[in-house]
Amino acid sequence: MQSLQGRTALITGAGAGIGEACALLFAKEGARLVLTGRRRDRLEALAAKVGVPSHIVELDVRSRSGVESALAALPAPFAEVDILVNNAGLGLGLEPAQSASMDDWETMIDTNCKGLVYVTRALLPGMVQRNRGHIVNMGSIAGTFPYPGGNVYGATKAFVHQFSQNLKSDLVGTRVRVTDVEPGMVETEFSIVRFRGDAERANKVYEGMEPLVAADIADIILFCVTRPAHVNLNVVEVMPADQGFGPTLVKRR
Ligand code: NDP
Ligand code: 8X3
Repeated sequence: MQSLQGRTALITGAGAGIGEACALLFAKEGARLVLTGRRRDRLEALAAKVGVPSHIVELDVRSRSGVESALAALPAPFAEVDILVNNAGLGLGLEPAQSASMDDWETMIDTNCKGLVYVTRALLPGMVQRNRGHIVNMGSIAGTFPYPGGNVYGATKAFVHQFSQNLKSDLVGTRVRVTDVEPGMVETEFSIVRFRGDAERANKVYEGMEPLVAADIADIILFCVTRPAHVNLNVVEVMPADQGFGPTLVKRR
C-alpha cells in the first residue's frame, strides 16, 4: 500500500458531497490538497477543517481558459499534482428526451464531459513527465444501465467510462494510472441539484432504503489510489445493497 503523505491531490467540486468526503479522508491520510469548485465559501470552510496544507482555486470546470490558466498557475508546493479526482459533475432533470431542456443537456455535457477533459488535459503532461500520477474519474452506473430520464446524464457518464479506458491505453508504459469509479445511489446534494432545489422530491429518491454516503465513495477512491504503483484498478462499480439495476429497482422498506 502506498501512503498519501507528501502527495498532492487536486479535487474538482471539493465543496460538497463526494468531493468533500475525499478531501477530508485524503487529509487524514496526510495529503496536500488543491480544493476547487465554484462556491468559494464552501472551499474556505473545508480548508479550515482539513488540518493539512491546502490551496483553494475557485474554478468552473466548464471554462476551458479558466481551467488552463488556473492550473498552469498552481503555486509550489501544490503545482505537482499526484492525484486528480475529476469529481465535479451533475445531473439535471429527469424529463424524457422529447421534452428535456436543451440548456440542461448542454450544462451536463459541458460539465461532466468537457470540464473533465479540460482538467485532465491540463494536468496530464506534468504527470507523464514526472512518471507519477493517478486520475480518478467519477463515472456512474448511469453510464452503463439506462433508465427513463437518464438520457444525457447517462450518456455523459458513458463518455467518462470510455475516456478513462482510452486514457489508460495512452498511458500504458508510464506510472500514471486511471480509475473510473461508477457509483449507484449516493445521498449527497446530487438529487437536490437534479430537482433544482426541491428537497422534498430529492428526499423521496432515498426514502425507505439505505443509500451509499459520500464517505463510502471516498473510502473506495482512497483504496484505488493507495495500491502499489504497478496496480491499476480500471473500473469500480458500486451500488447500495438496496439498489438493483436502475433507480426503478430499489428495495424500499
Ligand atoms: P454534489 O451535488 O453533492 O456535488 C457536486 C460537486 O460538483 C459540487 O462540489 C459542485 O461544486 C461541483 N460542480 C458542479 N458543477 C461544477 C462546475 N461547473 N465547475 C466546478 N465544480 C462543479 O453531488 P455528488 O457529490 O453526488 O457528485 C459528485 C460526482 O459524483 C458527480 O460527477 C456525479 O455525477 C457523480 N455521481 C454521483 C452519484 C450520486 O448518486 N450522488 C452517483 C454516481 C456518480 P460547486 O457547485 O461549488 O461548483
Ligand atoms: C447518479 C446515480 O442512479 O441516480 O449517477 O443515476 S443515478
